[in-house]
Amino acid sequence: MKVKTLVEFIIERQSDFPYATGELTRLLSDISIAAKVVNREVNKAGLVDILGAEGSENIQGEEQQKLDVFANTQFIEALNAGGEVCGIASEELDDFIGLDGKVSRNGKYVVLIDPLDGSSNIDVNVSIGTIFSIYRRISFTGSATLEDFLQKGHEQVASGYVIYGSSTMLVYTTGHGVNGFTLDPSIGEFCLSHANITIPESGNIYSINEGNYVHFPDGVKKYIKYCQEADSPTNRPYTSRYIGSLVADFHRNMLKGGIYIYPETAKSPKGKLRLLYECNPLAFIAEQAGGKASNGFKRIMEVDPKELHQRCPLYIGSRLMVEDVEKFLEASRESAGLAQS
Ligand code: AHM
Ligand code: MG
Repeated sequence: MKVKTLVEFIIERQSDFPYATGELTRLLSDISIAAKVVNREVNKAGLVDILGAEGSENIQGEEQQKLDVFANTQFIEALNAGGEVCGIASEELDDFIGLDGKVSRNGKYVVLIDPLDGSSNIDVNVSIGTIFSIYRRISFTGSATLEDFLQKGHEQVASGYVIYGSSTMLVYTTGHGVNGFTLDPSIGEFCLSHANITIPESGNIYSINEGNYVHFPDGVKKYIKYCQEADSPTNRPYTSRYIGSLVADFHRNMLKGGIYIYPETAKSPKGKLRLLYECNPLAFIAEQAGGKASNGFKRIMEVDPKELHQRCPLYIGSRLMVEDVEKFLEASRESAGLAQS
């Protein structure tokens, strides 16, 4: 059987956009190339101690970089060279980068990226990921402005992630379903392996850092207890699975059915995850796959961003499970007399 590569697939899908000029296709292709370079480095991360850790020099006399810094540089360079984007915002950088090269300043798009997510797992050979989000600019010309990045999630043109796991996959959506591509290292290409991914409407996996239990909102505590109760008609108790890499936890739950939760906690009153780099792009994928993403009150993609690094609680995955936890949250708000409209 002939395999379909990512680039073949996105060119074929260009017709989903009636006035497409090929820029989005090139942009996605640029991201996939940078992802391959990052993948190569992630795969030899264990050799860093042998070959020299950060602060030391490699054989060409260049300083060795930490993987997250390396990934950040790779994606920014690829996007900068491509010329389709007029600005990039990265979880690794305090401020966005406006691109004002001859071609870039007329780029139609801006990209927001978490170049290597799952920082606690980077050095210990556990799956990590890259998450990206693409918007059409709203400024007219020149390099990007802050308002280009502070758009609601439902304005995304495309989003996706790369998971560097037991195999490396790129999963993306342009608002016409979700498709997944597995990197075949022998030919160096992402090949279509998971066409039209759909999230089961319910499942039996819940993913949350239970170590923070005492700091969770009451509704989340009650939902966790619900997940742990025995009830065969609803297949409970559910299974608890938490890798601590959002992409990996989300990806597993999307394929098997489940919910990922990172609520507000006493330590992180607005949640830990970033609305623009983590929550919105995965929310777009979740919805396109038939799932749901909420901040506990409303749809993630309706949240109005006020700043680049804004944090946001996240409840994401199988639709019925997200609705269940929302009911627990609502009930506990009501009983505390804090019901919000
Ligand atoms: P990071 O951007 O610093 O890597 O943080 C995001 C990560 C997610 O991948 C993961 O789901 C979560 O943080 C884990 O946090 P915790 O260790 O608090 O459970
Ligand atoms: Mg992150």
